[in-house]
Amino acid sequence: MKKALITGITGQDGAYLAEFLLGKRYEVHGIKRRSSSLNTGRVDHLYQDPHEENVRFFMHYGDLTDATNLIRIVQEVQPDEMYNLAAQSHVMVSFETAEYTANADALGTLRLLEAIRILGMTDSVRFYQASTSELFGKVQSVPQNEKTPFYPRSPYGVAKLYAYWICVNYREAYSMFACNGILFNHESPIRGETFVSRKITRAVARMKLGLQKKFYLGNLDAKRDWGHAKDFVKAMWLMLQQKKPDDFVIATGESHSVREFVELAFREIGAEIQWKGKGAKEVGIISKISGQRSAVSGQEMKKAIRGAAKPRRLKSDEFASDFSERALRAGDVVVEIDPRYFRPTEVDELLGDASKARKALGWEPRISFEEMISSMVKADLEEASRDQLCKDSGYRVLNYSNE
Ligand code: NAP
Ligand code: G4F
Repeated sequence: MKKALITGITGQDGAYLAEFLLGKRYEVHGIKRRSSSLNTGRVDHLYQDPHEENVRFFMHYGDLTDATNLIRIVQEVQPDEMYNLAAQSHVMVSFETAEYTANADALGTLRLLEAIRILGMTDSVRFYQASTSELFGKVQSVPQNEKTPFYPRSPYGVAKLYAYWICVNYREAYSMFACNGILFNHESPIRGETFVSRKITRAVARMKLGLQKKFYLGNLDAKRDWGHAKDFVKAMWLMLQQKKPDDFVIATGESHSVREFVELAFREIGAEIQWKGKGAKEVGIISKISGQRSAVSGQEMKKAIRGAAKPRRLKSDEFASDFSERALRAGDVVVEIDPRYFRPTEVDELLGDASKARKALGWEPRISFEEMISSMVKADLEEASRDQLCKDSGYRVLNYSNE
């Protein structure tokens, strides 16, 4: 049985990759950080009681800033494949925590490669490095492929640049099987809540249920090549199954603006958005809202809340215009600009060319931009409905509009 060690297993990609590798009959080991509150929500469904037989999922405490701990874990696990997904992965946060980001994202990669070397495992381990389209930053050509020069625009991008090159260097210097996956943005219902995609889908869902009135964004005109994380983790694995180590761009080949993302997310709940004003004064207003009624009426829901009827779990497409008295109305200002979300240096537009991966790995994205947004809004509607029930039963519910 092959063994994989995943750093960053509690993150979006770590969770999807662990699930994927367990499906391929791997023994999966993950490194999680100690935190004061639980941080394993994304992989709890994979947890196996270590007392049971045939356990194939294990977690180890560790941190990319702690070299001796990494050496010990690699020695204990003796993995065939290592996936380095751990990182301080938020671009905006990296401007505020530049030194920490360099320590975890740049030196963390070096520490893992050194652990492999110190333990004499250079010939037996295959190493995947989570590189990023942020390396292209201020893009030097469109679309971006493996030959496009890098021009990072944030402490995060610069840290990842070091990680990219140290991975290439160890491949060349020590003949290690080390690959860079240069992945463009990828999202999902378990995306971190402060990345723009999830921030939008969560706010839209909460507004639909009357839990929130509006939300604030930064640069609406930034464009990204957005894919689905489920498709992208498969590419990570494929890279490590090749005869020779190499670097690959993984992207959908479509670019969309933040503005388009907002419009599609609102469309998912039957609302059209119109933009008015310019720059920091621009606002998004509901111009039209469908009068569609859902299978569960507001009355039915209220009865269930009062305990007069047995509440049943709503299907995600049943959330349409249930709560008529709370519902959004045409003319409502639902998006405003908050300049604090503008970045000191921005990456204006990313568009990837994944033809090398298509040819060499046989990799192709399957989930479209529209399908991805739809699945995210649906999942967030389910989550919001739980908050709605709590609120209607008199419990306190937090307002997330200022994230
Ligand atoms: P994510 O959801 O932010 O997950 C990051 C993971 O790294 C989490 O498990 C986090 O632990 C862990 N981590 C952070 N600092 C650590 C440290 N010092 N030591 C150990 N673990 C640490 O990120 P993601 O979206 O899954 O992305 C996975 C990787 O791909 C990252 O390296 C990211 O930079 C890169 N990437 C992502 C994208 C994208 O669009 N998603 C695109 C290109 C590249 P906690 O759960 O405890 O915070
Ligand atoms: O969702 P974002 O924060 O993702 P960003 O900066 O593209 O980084 C993500 O993708 C990278 C791959 O290219 C990864 F390496 C990285 O780890 C991360 O996963 O922002 C996307 C765009 C930016 O241009 C930002 O300025 O959305 C713009 N934006 C506008 N308003 C906002 C907001 N971003 C955030 N997070 N929050 C806003 O309110």
